[in-house]
Amino acid sequence: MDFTWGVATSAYQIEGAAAEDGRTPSIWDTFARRVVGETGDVACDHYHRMPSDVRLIKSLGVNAYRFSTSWTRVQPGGRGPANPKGLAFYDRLVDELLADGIEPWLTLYHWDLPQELEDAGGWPNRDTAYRFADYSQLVVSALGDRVRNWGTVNEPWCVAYLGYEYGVFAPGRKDTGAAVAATHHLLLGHGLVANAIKTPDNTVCIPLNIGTATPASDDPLDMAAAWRADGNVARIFLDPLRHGRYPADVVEDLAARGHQLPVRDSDLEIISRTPIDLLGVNFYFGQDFAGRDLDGNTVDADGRPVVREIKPDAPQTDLGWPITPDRFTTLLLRLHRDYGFPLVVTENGAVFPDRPDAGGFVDDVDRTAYLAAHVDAVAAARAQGADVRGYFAWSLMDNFEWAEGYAKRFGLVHVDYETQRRTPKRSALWFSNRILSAP
Ligand code: NCW
Repeated sequence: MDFTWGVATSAYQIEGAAAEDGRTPSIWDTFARRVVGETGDVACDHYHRMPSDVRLIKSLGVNAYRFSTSWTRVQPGGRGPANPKGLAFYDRLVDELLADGIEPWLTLYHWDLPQELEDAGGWPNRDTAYRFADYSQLVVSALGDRVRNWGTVNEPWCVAYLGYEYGVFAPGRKDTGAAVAATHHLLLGHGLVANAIKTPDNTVCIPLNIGTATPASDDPLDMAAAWRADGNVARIFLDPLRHGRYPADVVEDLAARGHQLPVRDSDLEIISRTPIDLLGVNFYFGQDFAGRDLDGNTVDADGRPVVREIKPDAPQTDLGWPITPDRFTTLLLRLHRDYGFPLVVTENGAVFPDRPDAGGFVDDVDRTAYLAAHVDAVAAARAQGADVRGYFAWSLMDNFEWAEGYAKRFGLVHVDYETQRRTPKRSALWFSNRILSAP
């Protein structure tokens, strides 16, 4: 099989064991306790059930597993030496995977910043990028002999904007300037790590939630609005990675709002020096944009152009996310054409209101249909020339869905949180069969 088929998770969402073996709190421990009301203290208890979870992964027939390392397990407090017990967990996980013929895909940062580093300013503070590089080196030194596929920062847009501008994710700040600074420092952190860890034998990837900003009509105002939206979510990350510069229109838009990316000296060279081997695409839904508000105004109260998001007219998942597989094909082709990076779908999946039967089986026809349509969308993009090398379903199993807590389930495998029993859903069985009938 030369196509990578995998399932994905992240540390805080599944591991539990939040205070064990030297792990210290991250911003998500704090935010979950303070705002969400449910925490990852136990989650799927994966930390204690890892070997049987690897058997579960194996049983799905995938050839890869994408997971993240918990920064505060590896380096409590976010500074200083490695915690041997924390690293030992990932050492065992990697060995279990390899023994089962499953390729580990390791993401270094999936949102769990050490609380001490947030207290020192978080991602808006430039030093955090250097702390991230330091921590990453500890992971790579311990596992680099066996892990070949490395992801740096998962969905930096979510980290910067959901975390620091809208305040709906940890650390819950509402400060646009902080989000803009975080954007640059996340990219700088990526660049520092990519330069340090790249070898001829490994791949470096950054998983982005790029979305598709489609004009609501071919009215030039709607087209301009969609381009602006694309700039803020996609090109602000893609252009520095590919071309070593931020898009001029994005920089101008930010300046008009009184913000500036805190670029210093050779930062952009650091960010682009080691080209990513793979662009990770996390795709869930597409969006439309219009350049007029509901009253027909083209500028807002501050005199800035209106960028109004419109949900595409499509069925929705239980998170209210529209189901738009055609947009996925368009996105993959666009990324291939405009940026030329080899692509890997690092996440795709959906939440639906699952109802287990008496035996715990979930007949999730809607999730199965979602996955089938999106896997077909990837095949369509490949048939039209997009260089897509793999597909990871989000997620291996139900888990702690950040601000939504445990109510929203993305898993292909159902988790009964009372008993920690795992039961593959219909979608898991479908996925296994789909892999067997690949391409
Ligand atoms: S919430 C989110 N997710 C889900 C999460 O479980 C996973 O860890 C993430 O990598 C599933 O995949 C990602 N992503 C946020 C999507 C954008 C939401 C836009 C909201 C606009 C206000």
